[in-house]
Amino acid sequence: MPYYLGLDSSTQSLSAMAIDPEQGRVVLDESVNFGRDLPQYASPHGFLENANPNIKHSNPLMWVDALDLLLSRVRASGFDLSKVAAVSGAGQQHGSVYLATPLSEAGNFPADRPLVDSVGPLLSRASSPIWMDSSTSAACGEIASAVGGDSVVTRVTGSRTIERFTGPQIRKFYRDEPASYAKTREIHLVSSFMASLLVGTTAPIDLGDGAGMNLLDLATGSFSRDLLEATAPGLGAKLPGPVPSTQQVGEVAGYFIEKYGFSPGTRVYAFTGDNPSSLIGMGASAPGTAVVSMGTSDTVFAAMREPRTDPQGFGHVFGNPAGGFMSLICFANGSLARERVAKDLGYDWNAFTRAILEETQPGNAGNLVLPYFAPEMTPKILAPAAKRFGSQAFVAGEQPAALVRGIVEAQALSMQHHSRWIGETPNLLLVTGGASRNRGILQVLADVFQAEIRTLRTGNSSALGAALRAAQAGGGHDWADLYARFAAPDPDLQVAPSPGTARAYDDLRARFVAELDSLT
Ligand code: ADP
Ligand code: XUL
Repeated sequence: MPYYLGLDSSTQSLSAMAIDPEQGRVVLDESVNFGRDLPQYASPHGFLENANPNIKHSNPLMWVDALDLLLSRVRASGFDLSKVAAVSGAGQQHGSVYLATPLSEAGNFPADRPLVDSVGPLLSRASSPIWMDSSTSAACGEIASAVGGDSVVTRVTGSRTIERFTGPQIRKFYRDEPASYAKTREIHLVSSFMASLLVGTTAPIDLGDGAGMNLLDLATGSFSRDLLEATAPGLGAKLPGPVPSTQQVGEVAGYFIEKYGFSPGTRVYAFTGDNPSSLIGMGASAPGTAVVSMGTSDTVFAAMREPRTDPQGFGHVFGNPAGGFMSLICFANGSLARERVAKDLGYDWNAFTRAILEETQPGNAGNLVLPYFAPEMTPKILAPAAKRFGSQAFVAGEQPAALVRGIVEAQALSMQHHSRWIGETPNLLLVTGGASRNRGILQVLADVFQAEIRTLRTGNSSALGAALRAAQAGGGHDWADLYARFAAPDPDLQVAPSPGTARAYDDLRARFVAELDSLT
């Protein structure tokens, strides 16, 4: 029976997941961790160190090398890639790759040389700004004022100008390095770049991920001429696409057939953003189910019933790969903030979980934390601000368990507060991402939202979503059938609100919102 492969190029890792839809089985789940497996790129968390906390870039060749390493591991594991009938994929959103030679002109990649040797010389920019970058406020202001203000940008693109979005990032590059911008002939998102490698030519940006660029006109499904002009000269000619997420973008290139054993003619479907892909992987592409994803970033998203935008300007509208749109709110201080607290206290994840479930109570005895160790996008906080409020001992830096609960409660309160514009109060949340295995975190979400929490067996819903999309577009399988087989909740990891917690957060929520208001 044919297999369908999904690739997920996320912030900290590149993963491959393959499914056998007939058997309802995941037949491959393999991953390369950038920090651990590719230390030569000096990116322990997937991005390069920079003295300026607002600048976050990655080396795009790390993603190229990761693809070779991942596929060689898949091959070495004995998995037969010739059984794969179709491939799709996902990428961390907003990040961009700059090429002096379009991939369509690059010629065949020789199979006797590593892929990086062929791709390296094509680049016009050595590093790629990623979604964590918040250094483009000036570019955001210039783009917005050129088109009549952020209300216009929001109406056209579903988001106001946002520092991490690709358009402002491109404008900053054009302003800071005009000669390199002029040399650039093709600009990709991480998703379309990875798809291009696989097909060995230029693959287009899809509508799902393309909506995160501050360039796409959601009503027409094409790039807005006004926004292209406001962003950088000649930009329209450098951007491939956009195309619907279900579009075939080519066949697997000879390099991968020769080196890793793919079958000639293996079809490749448009890659999309990791969050749109997760919407599919969670079986949530129809409106009515909210998803919380706790990967490197924390995000809250849902398929949309009707077009609507966030009046506060933090939320976004992206394309739903199954058709229509999805809402999304993203928080930069997600897993890396939780990891930092755990590390500072010398806690492993078990101790972290015990601090929440056994050593503290919902509402944290009134102790409150602002969890902004790094610049935050929701709400917009460009200078890091981590603070404690509450009892004298807590403020003085004592009570480590209360700090753990404080961080997780603040993150959950922020998710709830900033997702109100979506207009639905969820009584069920589907949770995914690396931190979704943590019962303590799930319990806090259940108590703050007063909602049932469900998880899926796989923590990597983005890779699963990519495999499901390959099966739907390339194998004619329908969503309902795929969701029943692959996106059923894990019966061993469901959490309900603790009894008596309905009012536990009233006071803390009001104080948290007041502190945010005084900060922003
Ligand atoms: P991404 O897709 O953005 O690369 P993942 O979804 O793979 O990220 O999640 C990685 C994160 O998951 C790590 O940074 C780590 O902090 C977090 N994580 C892994 N296991 C646990 C756990 N048991 N409890 C809390 N967080 C965890
Ligand atoms: C979404 C966002 C992040 C990245 C990385 O807008 O910036 O969630 O997609 O996962």
